[in-house]
Amino acid sequence: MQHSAPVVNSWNEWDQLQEIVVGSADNACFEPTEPGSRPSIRNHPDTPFPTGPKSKEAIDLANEELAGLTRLLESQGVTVRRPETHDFSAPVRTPDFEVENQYCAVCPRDVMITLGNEIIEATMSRRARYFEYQPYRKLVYEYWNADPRTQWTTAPKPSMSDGMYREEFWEWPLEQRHERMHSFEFCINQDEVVFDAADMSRLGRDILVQESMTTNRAGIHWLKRHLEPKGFRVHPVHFPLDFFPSHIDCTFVPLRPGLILTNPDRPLREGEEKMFLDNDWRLVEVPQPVLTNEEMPPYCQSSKWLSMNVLSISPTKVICEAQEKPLQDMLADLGFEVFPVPFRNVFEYGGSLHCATWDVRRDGQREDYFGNLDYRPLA
Ligand code: ABU
Repeated sequence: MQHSAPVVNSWNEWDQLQEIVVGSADNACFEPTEPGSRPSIRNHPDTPFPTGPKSKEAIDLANEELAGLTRLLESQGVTVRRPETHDFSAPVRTPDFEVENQYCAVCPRDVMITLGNEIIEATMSRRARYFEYQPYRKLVYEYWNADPRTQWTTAPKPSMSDGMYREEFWEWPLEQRHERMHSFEFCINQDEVVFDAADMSRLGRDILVQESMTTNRAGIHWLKRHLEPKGFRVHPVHFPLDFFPSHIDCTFVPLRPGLILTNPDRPLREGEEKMFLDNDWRLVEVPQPVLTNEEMPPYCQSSKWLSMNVLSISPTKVICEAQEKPLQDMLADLGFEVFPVPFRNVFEYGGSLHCATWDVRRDGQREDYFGNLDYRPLA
């Protein structure tokens, strides 16, 4: 009979952290232009976006900040693991598509998720990220071999053929985007199962999944069918004023039972706040980020809201980007001990502190934080 704590165990975003994977910028490349992504240089949309490997300087700067985060986590007693080296400059060719290079292993959160004692590798939504699970496979095998309670699931790989995408999405004028915002149709269509792991947020029994440019309704349906028999409840959530939604962790960020940080530019779809209000959760708007969208790094494809992409060490300790003083002050007022860490050089790799990590083990077990809920499972 097993008595020790499970090696893989993480049920929410805030319980005391024990073990985490921190990403690496080694061998990172610029994301290529493809049907699921149209990268552009900030404030210079007509200059061609660079291709191939990122500069050594940009990689070193990001790696220094990732090392700083690692040191901080270790000083808090957290075990930190790192991805394996991967050649992201290698092209990918499958029967359905070809892409000139891959991306990076800076943001494990986009690919990998721990749901209790199970690790799920997401389908992913972009061609350059098709094989992004590979730098984590050795770790997954280690966790899987170390504990028979570890479950491991790789979600079905979509074809990523031209037919999976709606390329005209990128050409829609703002007016048309505005008209279509309530239908939640983006650059991926609904034909195949597609999701990025970072569109999910874990609150014990209840899992939120954002419908986005990187997660479609078939992806949410697959997650429901996979997770409901295990006792989870899966809730699709929508943020209709976000015209380019991708990953929930710059929009809706739970920090402890009863408290979620919200993005003032991206309110929840009307009616979806009910489950939180009925269960006495507070939704607290974060302050405006220190940087405007125009001031974000030129190659960064993410929004200024990376400011709220914080990482919880525990229900009382939060890591926040060093220059985001207004958010730090708000978190302190909410009773958190705040750990500032410089991270702006990581931004151009598409994420901040939450994106650049994947928690494998936290204390605690599955709790029900939503006793008052009208939930209808699929079957
Ligand atoms: N990868 C997270 C980016 C989200 C945002 O740009 O708001």
